[in-house]
Amino acid sequence: MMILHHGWRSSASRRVRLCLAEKGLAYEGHVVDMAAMEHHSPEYLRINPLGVIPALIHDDRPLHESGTICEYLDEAFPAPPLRPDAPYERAEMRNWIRHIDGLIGNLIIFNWRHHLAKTASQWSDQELAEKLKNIPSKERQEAWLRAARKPYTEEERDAARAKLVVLLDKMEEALKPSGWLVGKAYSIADIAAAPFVKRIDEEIAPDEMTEKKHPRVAAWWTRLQARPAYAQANFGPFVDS
Ligand SMILES: N[C@@H](CCC(=O)N[C@@H](CS)C(=O)NCC(=O)O)C(=O)O
Repeated sequence: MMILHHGWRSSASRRVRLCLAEKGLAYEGHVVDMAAMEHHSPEYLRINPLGVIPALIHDDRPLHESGTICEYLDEAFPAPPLRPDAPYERAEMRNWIRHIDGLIGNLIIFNWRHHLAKTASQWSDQELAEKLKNIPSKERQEAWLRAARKPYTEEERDAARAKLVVLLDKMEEALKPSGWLVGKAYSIADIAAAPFVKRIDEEIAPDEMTEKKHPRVAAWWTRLQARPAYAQANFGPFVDS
């Protein structure tokens, strides 16, 4: 049985859950408590040395990076295929994944101000310093510091939103021929974009997801959400009502 260490609201985890659901693969889910910094514990760092979620364990071997995990799953469990056959289109798919991965910092600016910032702002300076020491990357140390003490400004949020809207622009252009991002069929590129588009649609820039602004992306999103795997992957609402 595969084990997935994940978070319900984590976009990278949602990506892997969607891929597992598309493949019809059963797994045991372990929810990682990010507010408790469980992902920076020595036990978790042995599974994912980057100290982020998700991580997949298959045949007793751990694997990190959601894009890598999805490609691994497609190789280990080829049916149904989630990658194009042609090498050029496969390369295009990887570039989509790489581009989307590079945008995660812009999502963090919106995502962490909800649940995580609430908890982190209550830590004492000493508690905060202790927690920061366990975070493997400088970039994420900074993100936690910002969550705890220096909320992102409106200007920073506007800049992050603009970069995420550029993702929609790029998608709009790419969706022209087939209705999916790469080649003729749904692929891991679409799976990678889905959690980002979910957050853009529900909070970050819903006005950009209209028929008027990004008609192909809007239609793509409707099509993607209609897939049975989407419901199984349980993206849920990000912010509790
Ligand atoms: N490139 C990584 C990004 C993983 C990532 O940033 N995960 C976030 C949740 S979506 C996380 O663990 N954040 C907690 C932290 O940085 O402390 C992947 O795709 O797996």
